[in-house]
Amino acid sequence: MRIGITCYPSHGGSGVVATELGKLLAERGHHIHFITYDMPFRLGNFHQNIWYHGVEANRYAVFKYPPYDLSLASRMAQVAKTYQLDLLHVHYAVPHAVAAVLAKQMVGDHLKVVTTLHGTDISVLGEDESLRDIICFGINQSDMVTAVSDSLVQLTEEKLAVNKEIKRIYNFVDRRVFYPRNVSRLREKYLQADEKILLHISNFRPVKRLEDVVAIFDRVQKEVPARLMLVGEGPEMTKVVSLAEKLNLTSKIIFLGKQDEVAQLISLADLLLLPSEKESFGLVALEAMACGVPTVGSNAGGIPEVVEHGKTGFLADVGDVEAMANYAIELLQNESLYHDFSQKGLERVEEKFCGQKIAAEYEELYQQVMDS
Ligand code: GMT
Repeated sequence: MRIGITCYPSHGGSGVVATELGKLLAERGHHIHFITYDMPFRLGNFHQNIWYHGVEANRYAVFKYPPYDLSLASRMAQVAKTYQLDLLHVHYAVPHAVAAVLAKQMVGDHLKVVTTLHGTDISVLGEDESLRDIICFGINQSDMVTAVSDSLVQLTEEKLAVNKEIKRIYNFVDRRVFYPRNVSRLREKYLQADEKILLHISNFRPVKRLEDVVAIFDRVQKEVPARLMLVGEGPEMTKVVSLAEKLNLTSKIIFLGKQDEVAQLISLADLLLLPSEKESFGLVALEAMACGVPTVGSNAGGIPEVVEHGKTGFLADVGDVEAMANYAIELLQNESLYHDFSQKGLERVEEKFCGQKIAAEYEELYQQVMDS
């Protein structure tokens, strides 16, 4: 098939999933055309069967806001015509679903639109009066709609007047990249032999509850020699820095900023912390699980569909840092429990979240939409 993919190309789960899916589909013989404002950061080097088409927003002085959404729709239509695309698969409802629907109107009904909802497009933007109706329109006008967890399907149906069936297709991980790596050399650079690493990776937005990450770490390091590794950047960084200073933890925190290649860093860790307030899936918990690293976090949104409480990680209510810290301590102090969680996590990835399985689910969905 000839498929156009639009996503946010910067760091963030939806862009990662869209890019990795495109790469897998290209390997499986499909022609994949990324239509985005920048090269997706996980795209890497040249791939056979992958094209990249940039989108430029016109910045004419009369515009207070450059009309990016229209430029995107127009570019989608242009690429669809030139390369005779069968469908546009857009990730994240705003503005991608609406732009794709417009492109379809420009090109003709034979161009199908598949929209994948990722989380904050519904849980945050779906609450915004100025966007709710147009998000709903984009969903209802798509030929097929998917969401990355049952929890997100349910939330979308509760929040928006959608008249489309939303199919759940889980996110996935490429196990050729995410697997337990031997990183003992790298560990020596960061740690004393008896120290454990607690890891948090995110965009440091308020929903990630960074202060909880520090509060959990504070409790854990009083019982177990440990360091906290923070990967990512964002609006909550200043709060993290001041809380770390207040708790006298700065020397125990390793700030790594934004990183493109996280598989190696995840393998360095003993535990992932994900105490988010909202999380439709929690891709990083899946990536950690594939590296044999259990997660301790919140039971928000789709996290329990990824991390099985008491089997591959531990979950507690949002904000219950005491419980999360106790769980973390329990796991770090009990070697056989840790090994069991780690092993069960690897099996769970293989069974439910491996890339080839999920790529096949998308292919089946594309076929259905083409036949409809
Ligand atoms: O986590 C973020 O804030 C980024 C956001 C995105 O759209 O890139 O992530 C959402 O999509 C990811 C991929 O499907 C999910 O794993 C995340 O759980 C989801 N984030 C939220 O729901 C907060």
